[in-house]
Amino acid sequence: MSRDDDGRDSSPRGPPWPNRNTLWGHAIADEFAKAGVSAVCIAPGSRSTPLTVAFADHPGIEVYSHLDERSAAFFALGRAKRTGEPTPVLSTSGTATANFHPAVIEANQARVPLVVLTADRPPELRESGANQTVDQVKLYGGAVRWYHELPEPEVDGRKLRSVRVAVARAFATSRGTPPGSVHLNVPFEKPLEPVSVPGDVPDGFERDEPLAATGRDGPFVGVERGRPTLDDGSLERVADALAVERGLVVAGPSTTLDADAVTEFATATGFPVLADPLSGLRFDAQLADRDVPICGGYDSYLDAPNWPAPEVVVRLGASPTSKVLRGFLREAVRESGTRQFVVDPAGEWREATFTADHLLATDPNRLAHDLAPLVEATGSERWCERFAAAEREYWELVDTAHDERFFEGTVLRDVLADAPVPATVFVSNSMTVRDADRFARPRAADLTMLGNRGASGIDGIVSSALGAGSATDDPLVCVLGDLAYYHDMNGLLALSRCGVDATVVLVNNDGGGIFRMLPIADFEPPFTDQFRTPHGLDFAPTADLYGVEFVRTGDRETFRDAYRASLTSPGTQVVEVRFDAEDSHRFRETIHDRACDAFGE
Ligand SMILES: Cc1ncc(C[n+]2csc(CCOP(=O)(O)OP(=O)(O)O)c2C)c(N)n1
Ligand SMILES: [Mg+2]
Repeated sequence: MSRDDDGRDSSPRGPPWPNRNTLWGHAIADEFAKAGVSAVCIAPGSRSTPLTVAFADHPGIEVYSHLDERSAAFFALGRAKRTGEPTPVLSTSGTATANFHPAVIEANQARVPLVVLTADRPPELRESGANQTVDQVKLYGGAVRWYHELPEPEVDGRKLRSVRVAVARAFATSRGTPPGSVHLNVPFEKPLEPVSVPGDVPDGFERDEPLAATGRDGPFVGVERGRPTLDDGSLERVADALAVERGLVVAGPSTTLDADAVTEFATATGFPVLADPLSGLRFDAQLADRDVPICGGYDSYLDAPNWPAPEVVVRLGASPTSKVLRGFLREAVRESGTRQFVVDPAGEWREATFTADHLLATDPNRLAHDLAPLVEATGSERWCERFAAAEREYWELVDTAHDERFFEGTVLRDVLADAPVPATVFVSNSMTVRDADRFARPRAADLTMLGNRGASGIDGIVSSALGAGSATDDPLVCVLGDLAYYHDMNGLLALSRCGVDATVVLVNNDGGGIFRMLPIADFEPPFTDQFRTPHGLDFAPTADLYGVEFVRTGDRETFRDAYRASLTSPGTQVVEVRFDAEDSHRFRETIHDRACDAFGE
């Protein structure tokens, strides 16, 4: 028997339970496991001890230990993006909880299930000057789908059942329609450790309250959830509205679009599919067998003068990355009366150009499947061929350009073209995802491409990518800019602590290259010091710090060699490529102008 500082016995965890906090923590961990959770992310701290001990003790739960809460939450987000299932993330009380906030926002807006557990002091210590005590009640405001504070631990059957119900509900709500963030605040009084408190949990508790103490065989509350569908009359009306010659399916960022269902529908109508790089449709093992054009070059040719407007657009997923595409859809509605159907399973109004005339509050995959037999193949062959021809011409033009000059866009082209199959490729925001949109050609390959487009932050990219990588055996590639890398260097610790290998492609243009695209670039000062923010940092030492290889490359050949070598090497390599942002920016414009000239004729 061992003893703690106060001389109390700290014998192994129950049952019989040494104290109420141990019992409470066990019920929470047990209920998450029964709901289907197999991993949690935990950052160290004292107040969360009963939960940390319970999760670490649970044979069905793997613990990913993180030293920094912001990285922990983004790691959990990345895992959930890859698996579709929440990985709960736990912190102690105080400012630790606020470090979850960016990931909570991103998960909620990107519709990724995330359950955050924040340990707290008991309510009477709020506003009392007690140490490490902050107002955690509804801390994340409107950025969660559900907030709930658990009762203070008590050896009471009804309260314990309410805790099991709350866990089941948190899990189910995070996976709801739409999925998102959920916050459980969990107050604990001392002792926090599994020390014996004689009489705290009576010996007969298990026998008297079996449902509360040990729960059920499976989840305490099983949740069956249906997919929202349209009735037959609505389907007929939509099908009638789609009987046009020039229609488009626009697939925005999504981790849930079913490429088979969507292309089956597009084929039935004869509408080309404009596939965002994060839609799950641009890199698709069956791409070569699709009977409609799956397009990725739209950012360029839709900007050409006189590109004809569609009569109808069906929009699936989130708002597309391409500004040109969003602008094209807006102007088509304003100038040509294009009808725009936005499909959203949650019935949310995710359309910021305010030009859509119809919201279809239904599951997009189910809609595609249900509409396919109802629609007529009215899409004109000329219209489809126009897109198919533009795609052929655009990718040829771009390939020639990449051979002519190595610029930031070439990196995204090569990363996706050379990625092994299967692979998970996580791309950062800023120019990285935009270059993927413009320069990564649709490919018949089983690639899972992910990014944080919910709130488009450049924080937490490394951690999100490593979280996604932790969920599969696929090779993992993370492509990001230098500021995004700087933002989440802490996240690199998960490589060793969480056993993830990656190829990190660091596009280093010494600052925020994206700002060159904005009118502020003409205002000097403050452009360089306050926007572009060149930092001159040498990132090579980060590799030493985190025990990975750092490979600096300068031209396309050395980059491609290093990238390919990394994909087949054990461990993690950071492959840095340095660019002059101005140079890359000008060359993007050159390519865009060439394409507009070619397609304007
Ligand atoms: C957390 C966060 N802070 C600030 C921004 C605003 N922002 C958008 S892009 C960008 C620059 C990103 O630089 P880098 O990662 O090097 O990519 P590059 O622009 O060079 O492609 C900044 C600061 C943001 N999106 N997220
Ligand atoms: Mg940069």
